[in-house]
Amino acid sequence: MTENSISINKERLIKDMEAINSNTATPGNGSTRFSYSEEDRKTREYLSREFKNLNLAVKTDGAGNIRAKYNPKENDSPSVMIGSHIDTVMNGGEFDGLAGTIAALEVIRTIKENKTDITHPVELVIFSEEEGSNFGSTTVGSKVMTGKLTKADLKTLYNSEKQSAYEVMQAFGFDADSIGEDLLQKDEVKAMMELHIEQGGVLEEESKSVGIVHAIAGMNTFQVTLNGVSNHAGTMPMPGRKDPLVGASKVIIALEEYARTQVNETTVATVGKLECSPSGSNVINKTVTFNVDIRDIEQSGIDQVSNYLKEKVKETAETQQLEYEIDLIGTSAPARLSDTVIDTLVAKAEKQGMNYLKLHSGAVHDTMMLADVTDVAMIFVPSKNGISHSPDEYTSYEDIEDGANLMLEAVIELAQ
Ligand code: HGY
Ligand code: MN
Ligand code: MN
Repeated sequence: MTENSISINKERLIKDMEAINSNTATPGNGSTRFSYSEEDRKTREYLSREFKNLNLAVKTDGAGNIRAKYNPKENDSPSVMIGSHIDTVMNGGEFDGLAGTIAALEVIRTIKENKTDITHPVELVIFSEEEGSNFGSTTVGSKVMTGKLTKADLKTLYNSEKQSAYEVMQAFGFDADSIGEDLLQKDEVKAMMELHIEQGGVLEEESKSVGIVHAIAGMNTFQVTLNGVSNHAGTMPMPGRKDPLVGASKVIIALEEYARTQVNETTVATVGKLECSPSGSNVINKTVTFNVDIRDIEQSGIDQVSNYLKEKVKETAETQQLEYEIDLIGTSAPARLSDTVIDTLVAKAEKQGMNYLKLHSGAVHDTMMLADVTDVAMIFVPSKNGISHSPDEYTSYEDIEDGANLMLEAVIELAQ
């Protein structure tokens, strides 16, 4: 292992992040940068200029996932892969995804400008559609890259304009027809690491500056559709109404109580998106559609709440005389991360005298999609007040710098 006293350039990292965070559809109200949007396009153009300056070998797949390789020995050894995502939720924060993407870019720049002796290439990876903001299903890009979502699957995921993921990718300029032809192979990657904001409050509560993740929660995302009878709000007596919004409300209240009291401490269930039609203030709705986000680091918790949801929807539809549909639109199993890479990170954190903590991730991440292809690990940096997916999301650049320097050390070791 080469003695390494190099560190990333924080000012360069800040410049990149501020430049890219100016690409938002909601200036003054958080970061809104959906995959396949004009904000995304501007960001990809910015990054491809940076890749050109570094003379990286770049390829983009049919879903828009980017791989940018620094290969000083010009060999075909498996890469040490680092990266994250650049898309956001609506009115999201400036750090979710982007911190890990730019930290990875900085690690490559720092290794290259110091001519650090490495054998394995270091490859930046940027996954598309991690947030699921377009189609309601998270980690789409990394699932495509690892064959967990096929071209046919992408034709069944729709945005609110009823365009399929396949059509949107094609229209944006990617070769969606090639999806499935260049899946990530085991022999291409030696290890993969993602730096990410914690999006929770544990590191802050424990006054730790860096987290080393040992497990990532899995999740099921369901789309529930309830159909009733639309009518005049004033002339339809209460008895005999078939109101889908009343049905949805009963399901949502019951689900919250069940997930909070009947399952594991680490089990969570959320309904964050609900659409009514015709959605008039003086009209009983015809249709209500809502998404249910169920997570846990134990598969049993995910399964238990999923089964409860199905029973509750069926029972409520019967009592409220509604028709119903439940579709599973996204699923990922909980992931245990790689002890080998975790041990490397722990050793480097201790060597740097870092105040670190091992913890699990309640948020899902692209990293987990690569757990069946290579050894994977994650570095967390603290989120102020544990807030994320909000304009109030904040992580200090000093904490990102610490996390990036830890990743730098681990990458140099793994790339020997
Ligand atoms: O929803 C999540 O866990 C991630 O932020 N996409
Ligand atoms: Mn994220
Ligand atoms: Mn997110």
